Amino acid sequence: MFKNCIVRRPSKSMIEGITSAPELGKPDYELALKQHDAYIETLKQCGVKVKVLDAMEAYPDSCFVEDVAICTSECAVITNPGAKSRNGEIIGIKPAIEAFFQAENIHHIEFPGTLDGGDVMMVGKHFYIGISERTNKEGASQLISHLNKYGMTGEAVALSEVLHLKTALAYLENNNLLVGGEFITSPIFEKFNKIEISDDESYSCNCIWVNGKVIVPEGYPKTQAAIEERGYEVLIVDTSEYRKLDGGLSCLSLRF
Ligand code: CIR
Repeated sequence: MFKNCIVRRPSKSMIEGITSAPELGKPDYELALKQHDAYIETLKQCGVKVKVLDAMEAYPDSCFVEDVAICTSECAVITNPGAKSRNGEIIGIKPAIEAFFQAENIHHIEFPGTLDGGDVMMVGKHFYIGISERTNKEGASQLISHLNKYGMTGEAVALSEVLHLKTALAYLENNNLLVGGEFITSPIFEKFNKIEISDDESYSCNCIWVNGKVIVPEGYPKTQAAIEERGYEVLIVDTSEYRKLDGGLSCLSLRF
């Protein structure tokens, strides 16, 4: 169960955020704020406390707070984000992490290792770590050695088509895994009860399980129905403005 979430308000500069889909247009900041309000309220409905950090105007992608830290029940690891324009975001997350974790349980990914939290999927005490354009093998192995100190384990997963591992995977607990795109046929995820997401709803692979409920982005009825069929209560949040920056539900919070 999660007790806490950390989120960061989007900045006006978000219109300059990194995107692979410029054809979707620039995000509407006012609408993004409203969607962020709804996201926070929905997290609260799942029984977590939400720490809301101020916007960082110098960092257009800083609302995607998931990428700058890995928070577990035992320790936190501040990452070394692989995109240059995002690297400085780690300075902003430090005080928030220090408010929740003892100094000796806070670790760092150091150069030449790079790692984005969006590449890290927690399944109990085991962590799958995507090797992507943002996360390299050195970053993954540094993370694994930090996790090992607390009796947790990790393994690297190659990816080639998506931005982050969790762009196409979401663990819903009880061995249930939402899976899309290149991971549908991957032997690594064979042992899970897979809920396959069709290509026309691929964005909705990025859902989040929070204390028994599953938050799903608005506009993906097949995904919603498939998750409900497994017995979950589904809560819907519109993330249209974040999608324009390749971001989604998981990217917008740290949950621990
Ligand atoms: C980026 O490219 O870094 C942002 N525009 C989107 C980050 C999405 N984060 C995530 O999937 N964890």
